[in-house]
Amino acid sequence: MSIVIRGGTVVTAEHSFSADVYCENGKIVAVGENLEVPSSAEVIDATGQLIMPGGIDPHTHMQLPFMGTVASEDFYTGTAAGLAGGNTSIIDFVIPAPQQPLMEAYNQWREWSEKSAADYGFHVAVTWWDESVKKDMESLVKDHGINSFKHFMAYKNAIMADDEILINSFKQCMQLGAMATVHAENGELVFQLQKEILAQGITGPEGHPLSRPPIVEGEAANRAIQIAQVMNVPIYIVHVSCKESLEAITRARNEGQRVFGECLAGHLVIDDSVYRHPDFAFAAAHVMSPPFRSKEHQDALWKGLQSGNLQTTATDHCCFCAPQKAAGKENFTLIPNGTAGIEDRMAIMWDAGVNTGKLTMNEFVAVTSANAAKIFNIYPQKGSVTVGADADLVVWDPAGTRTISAKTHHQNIDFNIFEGRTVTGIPTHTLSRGNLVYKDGDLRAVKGAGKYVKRKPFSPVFKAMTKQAQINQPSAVKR
Ligand code: URQ
Ligand code: ZN
Ligand code: ZN
Repeated sequence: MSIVIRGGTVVTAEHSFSADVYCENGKIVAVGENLEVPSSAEVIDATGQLIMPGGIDPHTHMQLPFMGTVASEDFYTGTAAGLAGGNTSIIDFVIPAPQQPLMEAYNQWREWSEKSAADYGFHVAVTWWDESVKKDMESLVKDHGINSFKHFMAYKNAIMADDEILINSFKQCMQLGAMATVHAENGELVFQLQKEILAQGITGPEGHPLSRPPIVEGEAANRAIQIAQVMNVPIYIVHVSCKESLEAITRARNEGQRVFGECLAGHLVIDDSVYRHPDFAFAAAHVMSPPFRSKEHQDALWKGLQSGNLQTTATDHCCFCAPQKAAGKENFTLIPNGTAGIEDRMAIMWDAGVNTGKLTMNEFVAVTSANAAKIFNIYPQKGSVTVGADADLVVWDPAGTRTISAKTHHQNIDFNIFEGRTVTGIPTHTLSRGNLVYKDGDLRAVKGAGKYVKRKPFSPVFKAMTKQAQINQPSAVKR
């Protein structure tokens, strides 16, 4: 199977240039002007269009068992919907129940994800601690291509990691050369505020954001960053939603600490008025954590992307349909947390970012693909248009338009948080490992075609440097 994409402008995180791209056997084989290729190659005419690395969504939860139900989107339907939106890889989450062996949970998620239509990897959550967890982390890094571990600082009495777990796990991440990542909300404060809000008789979705104010996120983000500083481990804050978290990240980065931040396409364009909508189903459909915030926080997040203090965008694609959300009809704390976005992230980021002048095309590629590949150590295999890289590409029509709707999207959910939004800038072709899987509205995703992407830990150099730093420490005064 070989394909040549002709007549377009290649746009990478670094630069933009006119070139053809020739793909064969799943890899990019040649990039250049007027390429000579075998006559058998399928030709895609990209005149007036852009050729970019396929999107990498570093934060999804396909078919997640959560809050007494299971997310409605599975690994096939979710990755297929992503391909329709120009997204060609995901990093999903293995989330062991407390006391569940990490390896057991990992094997379960590997089984679920075999049906993926696009490439996928995992962050593994550390939801409890003992020596067996430490051992499983080592095996996951050394034998299974995991290089990042997740810690939910929220969700008390479920999957919440307290400081003891954070400290033990961060130390092991450092030893293994793995990235520590956190969902930063103070779960104890959320729990307390939920009780107080319910006691006031507020049971509807409007209570959700009241129980998770920005300060609750900012405190946890700062605490996680400071613990990472002491444990000398890089840290990645997922779904940064407010300026308080961004300020903590910015301060640490200005001090030279290895801190990375992710924001969600939804948090950049949707505000907290959705929770005050009179229709329960509409408001509940937007219940996710951290919640959608006011416009001042959206503006801060855009500045975070522009300044480079936030590096990636994601979706936290975690789908629950109306009947599932209705579990919280009388009590907002029972509404399954999660919203969709994998099919729309690229177009939303283009329309709200590039078309408004907030992001250049190259910055768009950086925040939707290349930076995630670099941070999670799969660059340039993913996130680039270079010879030898996987042929995960999107042909982008900057003038094309689409009106987003649950009536037409491919996502397996009955709601779309971007409903009715007309975007300018859409994918016309998506290639997944060199296979044309989407063409002008025709989705040709293949169940099981996706491959598990192993990710190496940080280079030994990083650890050696740290070891050297320890050796250089002034020796303790001998008593
Ligand atoms: O917290 C997460 O990231 C998962 C459980 C998805 N749900 C959500 O509200 N963000
Ligand atoms: Zn989260
Ligand atoms: Zn999540």
